[in-house]
Amino acid sequence: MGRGRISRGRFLKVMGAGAVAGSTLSVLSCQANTSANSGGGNGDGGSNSGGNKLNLYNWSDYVAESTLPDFEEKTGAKVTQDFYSSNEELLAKLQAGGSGYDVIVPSDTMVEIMIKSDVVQPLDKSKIPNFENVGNDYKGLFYDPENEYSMPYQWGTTGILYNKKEVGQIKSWDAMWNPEYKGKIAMIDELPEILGAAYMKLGYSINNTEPGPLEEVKALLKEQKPLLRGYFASTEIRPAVQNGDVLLGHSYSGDAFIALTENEDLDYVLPEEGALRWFDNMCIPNGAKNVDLAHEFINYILAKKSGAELSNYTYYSTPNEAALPLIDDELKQLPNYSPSGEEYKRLQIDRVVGEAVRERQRVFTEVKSA
Ligand code: N2P
Repeated sequence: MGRGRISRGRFLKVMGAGAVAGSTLSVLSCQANTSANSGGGNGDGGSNSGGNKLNLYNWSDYVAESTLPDFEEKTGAKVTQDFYSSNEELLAKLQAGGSGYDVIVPSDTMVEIMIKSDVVQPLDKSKIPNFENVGNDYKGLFYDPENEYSMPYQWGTTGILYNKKEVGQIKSWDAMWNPEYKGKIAMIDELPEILGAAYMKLGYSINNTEPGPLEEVKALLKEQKPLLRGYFASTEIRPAVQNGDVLLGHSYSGDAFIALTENEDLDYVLPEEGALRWFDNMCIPNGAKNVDLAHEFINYILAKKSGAELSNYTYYSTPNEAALPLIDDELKQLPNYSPSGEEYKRLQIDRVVGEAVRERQRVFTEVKSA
């Protein structure tokens, strides 16, 4: 497994089978948005403004164990990392101004929103020679056609991580609305994910912006809400499904794949009505204190070895073609790691921007406060 995650066989030997369970959701929720790593990143620049310090603002559980220490060793820089759990949270932080982060990791359409909102800066591609390692399918995507502002980080899907032993095989989003599982269903607390699931269950494109379907989506989400254990940060859902607190968890692919390799009662499905595919990217926000080091970090992530280590640890998919031969076979063999055929065709990419996002926000707020 190289420097990836511990393999299932070894994991069971070390922990003893059945010792996989994490803590409960309420305990885990305390972990959200704390500073990690040495130095307690505060994102406000701290005393070491500029200099050789890199402030990374990232999703949680989204670097390998080796990623930051190796970069520190290579550059002599000190990296601090803070976490967000949704693109909306990231945008709000940047719009509030003065965040002091050097590198951020927004998803596809959020990159476009950030470019239009003028919160990210153009990249100097001459400082990112490893861009050539990126596969053609991951260059020049719709949200930043010339990669002027963003470089790909990892990509994945969003589906349902569930306990097959308890609920049998499922195929449809309907399971997430099944009253039989009341209190045992968890949704990821992110607008495009939640509304997207409802649009797909209704048979609409997730990019439908007509008022009628939005009303239907609202009604459907209000119907689901009493059945939910709650809306959670994505990384809280995996341990909850693993320890049985939740039977059906809306889940990002990497989290789901880690769970699958640790417990064979679990399954990850891309529902037949459709599932989201997303692309995460590295950008440099306006106001970054260490723009040179930020470029160096982006280039480092796109290197063959560090790119492979990243995805071997997180279990997300890599856009780094050069890194592909170094991706663990165990990972490539997971069902849906690289969706193909029918499964590939049902994947949808969120492309909603502008006023339609504000309409959706109003609906999301109404559902959550209902
Ligand atoms: C990593 C979260 C993946 C980001 N924990 C989904 N865009």
